[in-house]
Amino acid sequence: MRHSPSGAHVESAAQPRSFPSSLAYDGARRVLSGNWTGSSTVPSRALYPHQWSWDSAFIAIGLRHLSPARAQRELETLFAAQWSDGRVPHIVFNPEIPLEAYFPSPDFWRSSTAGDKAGAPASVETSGVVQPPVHALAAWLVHRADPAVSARRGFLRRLYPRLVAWQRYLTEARDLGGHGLAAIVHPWESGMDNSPCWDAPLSRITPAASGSFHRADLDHGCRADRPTDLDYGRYVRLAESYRDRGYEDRPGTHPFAVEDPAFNALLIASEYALADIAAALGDEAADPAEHLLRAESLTWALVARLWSEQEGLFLCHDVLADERLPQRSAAGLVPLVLPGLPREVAAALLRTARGPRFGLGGPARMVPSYDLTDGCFDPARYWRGPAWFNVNWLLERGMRLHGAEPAADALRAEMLRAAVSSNFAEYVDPCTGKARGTRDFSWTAALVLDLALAKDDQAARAGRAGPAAAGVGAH
Ligand code: 2M8
Repeated sequence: MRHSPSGAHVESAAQPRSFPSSLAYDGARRVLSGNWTGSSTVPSRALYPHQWSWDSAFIAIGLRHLSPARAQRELETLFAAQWSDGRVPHIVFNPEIPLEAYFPSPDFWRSSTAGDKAGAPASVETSGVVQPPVHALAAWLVHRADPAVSARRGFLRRLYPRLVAWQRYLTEARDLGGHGLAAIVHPWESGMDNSPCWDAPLSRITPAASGSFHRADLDHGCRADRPTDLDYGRYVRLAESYRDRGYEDRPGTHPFAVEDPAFNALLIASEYALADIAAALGDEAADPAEHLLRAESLTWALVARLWSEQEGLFLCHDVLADERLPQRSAAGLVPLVLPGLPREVAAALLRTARGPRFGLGGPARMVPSYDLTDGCFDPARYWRGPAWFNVNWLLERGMRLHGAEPAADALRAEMLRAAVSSNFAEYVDPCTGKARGTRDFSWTAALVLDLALAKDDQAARAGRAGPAAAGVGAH
């Protein structure tokens, strides 16, 4: 692969030749170039015209194949907006975009003033909530794409302390349940905004009046594919009240607090990645053992607190009601990315993915975001049923890690086909592959590009899984 120190677009030498990989490669390159702003990538020009946190992590994972330096820049731009309490905001606003282009806009969040005590930067406007911590995993994969250019730019050395502060914010300030796991305090923090898992905890929130805000998403998106107005009213109320409390995280102050298995699995995967990064840095300030220990103890906390043997799935835990939430979403399969899962838990997750609820290898071409057999399942509406490429990319990885290579190969082929035929849709009907949401969506492009090209880290991952394996999932 050739690279340019400036991060300008450079074609990969290793382009795939076979269908659908070649079409996925060409299309993905087009989408990622079109959505690049010069310092980061928007998820979508129309619907999401700013920088999003977990989008940028997934985007960097694909971009590393086109330009490792540009992938590094993507993450660096995001972390330049990190707050001094360690949080990485879920949106970094582009000041050149008009306020009415996206809601909630910077004048709603008021980060530089309302977030002052929590350490929001003065030089850039951001949101005040977070998104799943995929960043250390992304940083490690980006580094490995070209270790020489990474070392020359001091990429890991500069990013490592910021990644550590981000993980510490989550394991300390967000351990609201007191069991070691991070809690999300807003559905937007899960990244799976209107998942049925949030219906019960969200029902306790009085919605903001519908006339008090304008939903810019409906100017660009189809109403049936998006969350309802009632959901939005509650999202707005929750975000407003967090802002008005100065974005502080004192236990007992949040009206919504849930431990989510996908969020925590990604936190753990990133802790493994930090161990790899610390080893690569090889100096006293960075201790791989500390990260490995934390990853292992968080894995045990995740299994103890969120695993349901009866469902063969991880479930969410409502911290405020102190009860397990019965809804079965694809978030409960995401811990499959972890190398240290007990063998029987990994085997049960693989069975559940292929069973009637998620239908992989049966009615579903890709894993749906929610249980196909439940009354809440909706194949069109956002995170209540459609299949998403980031979740499926994680599950493809997890299947390979736990020895289900044929299922992973089949899923990979379906994802490449669905991405190309849907014009890189934001999400698709899990059974028909019909495009939903916006098109030319960045993480769809980035992650299928990765699937079309990445064989690099598979060999290293193979054989590392097993009961309480001390292996590193980020390889
Ligand atoms: C969606 O969420 C935003 C709010 O953050 C929205 O609906 O306006 C989610 O799919 C989220 O996971 C994603 O990061 C974001 C940008 O792609 O869009």
